[in-house]
Amino acid sequence: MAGGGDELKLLGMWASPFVLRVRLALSFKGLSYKYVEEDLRNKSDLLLSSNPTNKKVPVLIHNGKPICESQIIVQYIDEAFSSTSPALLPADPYERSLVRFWAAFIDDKLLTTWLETSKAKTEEEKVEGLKETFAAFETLEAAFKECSMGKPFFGGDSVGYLDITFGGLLAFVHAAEARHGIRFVDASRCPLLANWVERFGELDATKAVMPDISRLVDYANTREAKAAAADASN
Ligand SMILES: N[C@@H](CCC(=O)N[C@@H](CS)C(=O)NCC(=O)O)C(=O)O
Repeated sequence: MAGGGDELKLLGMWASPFVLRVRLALSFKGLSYKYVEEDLRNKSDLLLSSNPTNKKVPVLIHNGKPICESQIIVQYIDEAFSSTSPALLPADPYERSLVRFWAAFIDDKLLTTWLETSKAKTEEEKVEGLKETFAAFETLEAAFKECSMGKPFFGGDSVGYLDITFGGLLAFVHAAEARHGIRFVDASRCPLLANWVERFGELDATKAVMPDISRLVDYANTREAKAAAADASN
């Protein structure tokens, strides 16, 4: 499917930011693949046998071999299809290490803080969580400055690994902003990131895989209502 006898299959779920990450990487590389939507309440045998450790999506299956974990999958795509541009990771080992450091920051700090905040039970926890979330976005703003060096993308002149890593969260950012009326990537606090959000969202390869934001808003509202009902009944 990807060309040259390669067969790529992606096990995903439409609302997952981690799956979007992989779809973005495949889209920017122009690789064709079969997309299989998983029902996460009733996981397929293929998902369970392909990712027996975590049982999560995304899983990319390349010529029958499964690759798990979104960041590892994106790196794999870049390495396995190294002759297909754009190259996502920088060639220089030190620059690669920086990019990997910031990608870990996006998942381990920014996303974790944000998700914890969304589960805050008291007003005090929410205010503190939001403060930390905004601070994490401001740190990423500084990372953008360091990595892009005045160019339009984290990857410089073209989209790179961090554009894809953060880009996976973009639908999530838009949906959260619509649901809560809060600007997480605000031009006054994060002007470079705010510009990047516009620029990245306008690219054809991004548009081709972005989920519908109003569908995502409905999905998140329904999940939150179900979680609240479950809490209330405990
Ligand atoms: N660290 C993983 C996270 C993947 C993940 O959390 N996937 C969720 C969907 S957003 C999932 O499959 N959840 C199913 C479950 O937890 O049972 C990655 O980067 O791929």
